[in-house]
Amino acid sequence: MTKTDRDAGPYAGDHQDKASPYEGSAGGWGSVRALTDIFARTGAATAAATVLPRQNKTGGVACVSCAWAKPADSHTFEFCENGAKATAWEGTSHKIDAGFFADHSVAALRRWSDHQLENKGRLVEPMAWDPESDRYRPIPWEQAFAEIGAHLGRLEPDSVIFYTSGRASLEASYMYQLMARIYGTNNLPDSSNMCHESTSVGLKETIGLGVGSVRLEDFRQTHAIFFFGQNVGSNSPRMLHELQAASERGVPIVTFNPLRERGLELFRNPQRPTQMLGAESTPVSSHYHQLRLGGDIAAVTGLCKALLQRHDVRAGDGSATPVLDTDFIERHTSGFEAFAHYLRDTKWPDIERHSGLTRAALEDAALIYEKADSVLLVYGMGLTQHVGGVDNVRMLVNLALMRGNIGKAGAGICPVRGHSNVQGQRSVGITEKPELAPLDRLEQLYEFQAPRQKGRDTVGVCEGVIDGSVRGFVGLGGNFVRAAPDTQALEAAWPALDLTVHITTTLNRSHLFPGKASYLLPCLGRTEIDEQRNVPQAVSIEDSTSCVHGSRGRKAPADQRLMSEVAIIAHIALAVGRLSHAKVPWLEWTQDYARVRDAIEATYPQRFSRFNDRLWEPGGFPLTNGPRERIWHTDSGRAQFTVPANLTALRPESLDEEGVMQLMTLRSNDQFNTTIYGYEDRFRGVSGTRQVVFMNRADMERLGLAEGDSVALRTAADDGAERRVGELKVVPYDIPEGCCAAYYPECNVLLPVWHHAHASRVPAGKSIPVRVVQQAGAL
Ligand SMILES: Nc1nc2c(c(=O)[nH]1)N[C@H]1C(S)=C(S)[C@@H](COP(=O)(O)OP(=O)(O)OC[C@H]3O[C@@H](n4cnc5c(=O)[nH]c(N)nc54)[C@H](O)[C@@H]3O)O[C@H]1N2
Ligand SMILES: Nc1nc2c(c(=O)[nH]1)N[C@H]1C(S)=C(S)[C@@H](COP(=O)(O)OP(=O)(O)OC[C@H]3O[C@@H](n4cnc5c(=O)[nH]c(N)nc54)[C@H](O)[C@@H]3O)O[C@H]1N2
Ligand SMILES: [Mo]
Repeated sequence: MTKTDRDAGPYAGDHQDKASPYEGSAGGWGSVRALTDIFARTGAATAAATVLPRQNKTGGVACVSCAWAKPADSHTFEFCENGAKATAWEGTSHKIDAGFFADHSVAALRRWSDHQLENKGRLVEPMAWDPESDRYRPIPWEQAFAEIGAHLGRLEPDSVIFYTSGRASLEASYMYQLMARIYGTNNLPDSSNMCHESTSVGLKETIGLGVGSVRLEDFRQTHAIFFFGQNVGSNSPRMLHELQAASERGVPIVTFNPLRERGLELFRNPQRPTQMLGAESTPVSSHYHQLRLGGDIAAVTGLCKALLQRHDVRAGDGSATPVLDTDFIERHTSGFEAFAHYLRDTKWPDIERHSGLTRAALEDAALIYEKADSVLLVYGMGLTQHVGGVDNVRMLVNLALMRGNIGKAGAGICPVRGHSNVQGQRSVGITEKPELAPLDRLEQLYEFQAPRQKGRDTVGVCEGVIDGSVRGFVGLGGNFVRAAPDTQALEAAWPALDLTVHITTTLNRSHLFPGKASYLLPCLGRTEIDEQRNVPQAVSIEDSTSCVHGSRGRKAPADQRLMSEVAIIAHIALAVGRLSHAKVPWLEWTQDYARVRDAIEATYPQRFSRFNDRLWEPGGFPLTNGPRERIWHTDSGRAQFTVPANLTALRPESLDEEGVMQLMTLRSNDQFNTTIYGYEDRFRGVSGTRQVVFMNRADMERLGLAEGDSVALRTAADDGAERRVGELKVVPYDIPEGCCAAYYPECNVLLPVWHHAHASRVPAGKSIPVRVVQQAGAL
């Protein structure tokens, strides 16, 4: 048996584990070695040769990994280690055939790890679950569609969920939301509900648009970059090119992160021979502030307070250049007085306590901010996945507004999105919030009555599956059961569903909790040639900077039996009798995806004007963005200052409980969400296992723990549920006292459904209150 075939169990890692600090930089030879390894393991040489040279280039394939912008003037290789891994994973030569499912019952497969399941390769034919034998069996496409159509016909529309993971194209996503709405529900949760929903809520309310205001060119013009809770080296490595260039121009990069992340410290550019051969690498952050977990509201309050204090002093001196951009504040914002009042009222000792940073450090950072004519504020999950996630985002807006750092060159707010088209899906109507969808327009175009009641978000789906009110689940990609909170409760409740349908490329754990009727519908990946009636089709995606790119698959499909996502959605829609009254040309759309883009343009005439003509614009074509032009579509018509509810983004009552630590769930450099490529977290020096918990040495000492000890974590909650993850090896780490870190998705077992951000309801995966339990006999 090979190392990866070993039946290690769903929550276990692999053997040969070791942990030691990583002294290298991000990028460099480490990343080249990691790639050679994964291409060998997956047998994806063809994918490497056909796809990678065209990845993220005009006319080529938009990477299936992260959503970072794709420049017009691309590098020779416009991909990173992780983008190449994602391509290799999709381009694997391994396939799962019917024989595999005949050999393994679903119950048996539940003992496999995430890595083992996906590592088996691509699903190639539609499968239906047979309850008697507990096995998936092949089923002809037409029969699968007919059966799914019949099941959907029997279910109450509002009891069915249409989930989307952020990879599906604009074309597939548009058709999917339309199908759900004609069917009769706004139950359209997406991965964004677990991710940047705090952004969508926080930015919409304060600057009038739920996405960032920054474009790639701003990185070339900026005078300072402030970086909060985003791990660029692992999660959006192509962005390191912009950071490297900025760093070399002497632009300060000021980072706030409880962990010292390698990719935020040093970068060795694999595309620069001098860096690859020499010892040279570029420092990324010029200043690194290791703040307390959940300490950003306090830290940014400190920055703003320092700015205001200096402003007041200068005003008192009669000095000519004010610290704040008073003209901008007057003309473009509202709520400044209340915010200034809040800043004056908030005391430095409280700021220091909650941020874990000194007043002096915050004043220094404020000075850098003040001296820069334009500043970019970049952030990720370290802000959004907290109970106070929306307040975190609002605080960054406050900071930006104080010096007019939105809507001018080199400035703006930059949420770094996750999945490659997660931002775009919202732009074409994937949302559970009816007020954000163009319902009137859809009704006009397709002659049906759109549902008006609010749909379920991710947390709402979990609640509904657990209480039995959700009866059916259709997933366009993703691994919902694994990515969502409260794994055990969800896994226990899931099989009671009447229908589960997964449109997917590989086998994952969500597929192993079949509803009473359950189907796996295997689809083409974006890197593959998608021919309809012998004509190759293109799809499109929107990146983190609101630019839309065409994407054309380059590699022969993994199997001739695969259907495209667009075709699968059309066939499901056609199979549900209830949808037939609406006037939708489902089949025509399937034959020519340009017609879907016409329909998107007809739905959003301004946003997507001349969509097909602009599909291949180098660098992508930008969608309209109000805040970039200082147009604020908010209630007041102005950008809004806001006052946070608390100084901490954590659940305040869990802070002072004796023995409670705050757990942040993290990604390694060797995974894409629940897809675990391997067990090497090179940057954090962990190898061969994911069963670890990173802890501060002082906490270890207090708990009487030594390096390598085995512990369990238990959620500190008194709701009667026992949530526990065991056999975690203690790794001493440079992490602030009182908090610890472990990997997602293994630790989602510990995350209660109700522990989520206010307003956005993003599961608060960055601050789970836990207790450390020693495991008897395991030391
Ligand atoms: N290789 C790879 N790339 C990916 C993904 C992947 O899994 N693998 N996932 C994709 C997806 S869907 C997403 S959403 C993005 C996620 O990318 P990120 O936004 O980088 O998310 P995380 O890896 O969860 O890490 C968040 C960072 O926040 C820090 N942090 C935690 N708590 C706090 C806090 O309270 N304050 C501050 N300031 N920082 C904090 C952590 O130390 C960590 O460095 O990446 C995308 N790209
Ligand atoms: N505790 C904790 N929980 C978290 C997070 C965290 O940081 N901590 N992060 C959250 C975040 S940011 C996100 S975005 C979610 C991710 O949640 P999801 O988006 O649901 O999960 P993924 O792991 O990205 O989905 C991977 C699966 O997508 C399928 N897939 C891959 N490519 C394709 C394709 O081209 N088409 C189709 N149809 N299917 C495909 C494969 O089956 C693969 O197994 O998880 C969230 N959960
Ligand atoms: Mo995400």
